[in-house]
Amino acid sequence: MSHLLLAILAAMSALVAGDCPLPYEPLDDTRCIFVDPFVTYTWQEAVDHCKVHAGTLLSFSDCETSALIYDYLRSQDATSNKNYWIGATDQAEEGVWKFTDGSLAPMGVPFWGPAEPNNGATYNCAFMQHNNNHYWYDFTCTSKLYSICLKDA
Ligand SMILES: [Ca+2]
Repeated sequence: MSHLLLAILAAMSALVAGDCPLPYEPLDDTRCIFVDPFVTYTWQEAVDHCKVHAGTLLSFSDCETSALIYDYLRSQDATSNKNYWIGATDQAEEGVWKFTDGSLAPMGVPFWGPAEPNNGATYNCAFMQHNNNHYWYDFTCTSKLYSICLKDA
């Protein structure tokens, strides 16, 4: 094979690996991320907003994704100083935090802030608090915060 053909194939595979439709950008090889630091939503509005964009309100249970999200948010001033909803809620059963797909959300460190969640039956939705290393805190679901959507690449 010619060097030119190899170069074209390499470029094509790079395009496929980073195949995230706007407004998404690549988060890693398999996932796309859409951070909107300009418009705020209630928790349910954020869930719906991500669905409209063929994605899911940010949900994760592993430290690798946590670090990727942290680095992504901290890479730009516009995104680093905002509070974003997490797709976790205990609206259905107080104290049982589930993601929008029905799976159980992780509890404790390194996801939640110290002693979080701790505000009982009036605080039923989770967000990442920017001035506390983006750790998760419970909050009133009708508050208006920013959104992060994920979708498969
Ligand atoms: Ca609660």
